[in-house]
Amino acid sequence: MNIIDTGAAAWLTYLPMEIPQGETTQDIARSELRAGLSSLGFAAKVDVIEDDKGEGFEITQSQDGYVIKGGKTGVLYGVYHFLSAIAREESPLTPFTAPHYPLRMINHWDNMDGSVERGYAGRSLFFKNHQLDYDEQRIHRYARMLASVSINAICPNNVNVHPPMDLLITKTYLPQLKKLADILRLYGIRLLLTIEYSMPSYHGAGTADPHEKTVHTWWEERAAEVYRYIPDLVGFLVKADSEYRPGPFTYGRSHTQGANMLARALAPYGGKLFWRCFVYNCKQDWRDTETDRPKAAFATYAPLDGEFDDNVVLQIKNGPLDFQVREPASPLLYAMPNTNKALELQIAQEYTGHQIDLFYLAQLWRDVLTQLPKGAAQYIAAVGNLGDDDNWCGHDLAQANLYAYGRIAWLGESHPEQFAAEWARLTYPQAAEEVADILLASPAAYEKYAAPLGLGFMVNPHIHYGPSPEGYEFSLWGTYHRADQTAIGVDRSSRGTGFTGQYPDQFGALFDDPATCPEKLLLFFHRLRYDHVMADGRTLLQRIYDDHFNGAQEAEALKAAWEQLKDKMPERTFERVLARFERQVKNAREWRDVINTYFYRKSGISDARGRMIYS
Ligand code: GCW
Repeated sequence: MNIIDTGAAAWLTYLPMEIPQGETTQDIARSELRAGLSSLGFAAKVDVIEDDKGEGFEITQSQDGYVIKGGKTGVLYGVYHFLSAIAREESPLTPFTAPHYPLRMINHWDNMDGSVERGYAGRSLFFKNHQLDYDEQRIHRYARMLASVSINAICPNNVNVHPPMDLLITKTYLPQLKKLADILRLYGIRLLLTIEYSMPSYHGAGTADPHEKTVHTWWEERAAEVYRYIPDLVGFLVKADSEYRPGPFTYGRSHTQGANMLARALAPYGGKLFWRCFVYNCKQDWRDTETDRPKAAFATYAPLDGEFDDNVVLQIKNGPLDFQVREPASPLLYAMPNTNKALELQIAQEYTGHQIDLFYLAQLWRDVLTQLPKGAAQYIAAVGNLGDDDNWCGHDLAQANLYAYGRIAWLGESHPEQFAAEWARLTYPQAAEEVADILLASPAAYEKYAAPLGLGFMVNPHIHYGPSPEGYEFSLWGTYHRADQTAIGVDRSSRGTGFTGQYPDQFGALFDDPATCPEKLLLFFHRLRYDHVMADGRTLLQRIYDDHFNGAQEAEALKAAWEQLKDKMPERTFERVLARFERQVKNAREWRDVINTYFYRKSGISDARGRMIYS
């Protein structure tokens, strides 16, 4: 196989495709080091010393070379750090470093028929025909790739549990899962599993009511069996009472009662319960202007602070709505000081271009992390963007998002320029600066041609790719913009739905006033007239028109910048990525014309610069 040309090597161009050999993480570390040094042609002596520092490591100089010193998994991370630095022609020396988040997770939304919910990179890496059925070599390469950026836990199965996925926690599938866990463990990666909340009701206990002792016993027995096979399982991940999934509300019980019951079954084994907070009314009547979906999670959970067991972790999406291009940080992430929290990001580009359009996510994540206090979440998870495509992510350049996520999970901070530079130097050393520039320019382009100023959800229903200004306007999902002939947006200020009141005072006050609200979020928080005058003197509508014309042009510029790299890229890589940029340009034009025409027809106001809008 021609490695570079398929994208299969990803950023691990310093390692051969052959998988490492060994029985333990330390064996793997040594095997990777040997293979990496030889493929880099690096002659200095490198010693590996194990200590008791867990995942942390340091790299120092010795008389005749280097010393990588770290704990059990730390030495593996140290080896990847070392090889990556050498490959980038930088100094590998580093003082002791340890991860910011103790659990750095990928959540796959894979189904057992092999499909991937919101997957844009082929089929599942784990499942086929309702079986765990994977290519072992590929799982090694997947695990190596994740470990190289310190990811230490994965959930292979979808949070929407479709049969027979519920049976993963039974003897039917546990022996196969154990094998998967055994491979991943070599790379310091632990498994996490999603469960079906109502399973006891049809699998022996007759009900799943968390009030019933029989249900507690049922889960205790399940947990005991699962941990017999996979003693280091992280725990369970649960989507309950969310988008038609069953949960404690189904039985008239509270989320503390439901979550604590599961957590207690896991507790004897050191397991944790990750409980997703994506709970809102998904059967809203669009005529109802009182209900405001972004308020839902805070309203449900904030009053429960301090009532969850120690091993319950509330998993909260970065924004209050749903992984839109631009959202404020979720107010729930500032609340609940006495509750464990995990921040949930989405690497899969559900609303950000489906890995057809380029969208480098590190800036979006930086904007989230810099809004939040450092300790806002104790753990981090992200919906994966991987599938069985040769290049893992569909779009070769979307690999940069996985890389950046791993770096963030280690550092607790996002440094988009640094991560883009690192990734590009590893992956395309012959054109690193140009590729990093393309990545860094990509989110602004997409944001301009997709929905304006924090509005969101002007997408084609269900698939979430391409424009549809009223695609969700008269539906049940609670995501309305309520455009009419003079104004657009939902007033979420203290004069409207009061959503801004869920934030700590200093943020709430800032968001509450259109004059101080960050411009990029203006239509997330406010309902404004099209002739509202913006800071730079343009009207709101002119700004929308300009952004859409500019965004489409910027998409063309991304493609043109890529075309400049023809002689610097392996041929097939160049062609594959070019084909994506061609589709992106087409999509961007569609967005531009549909959105601009929509507003022109609503408002009757022309573009001040007389550009083409279809009347
Ligand atoms: O936005 C929605 C997605 C669903 C997803 C859900 C969730 C897994 O469109 O596909 O379901 O979010 O996060 O649970």
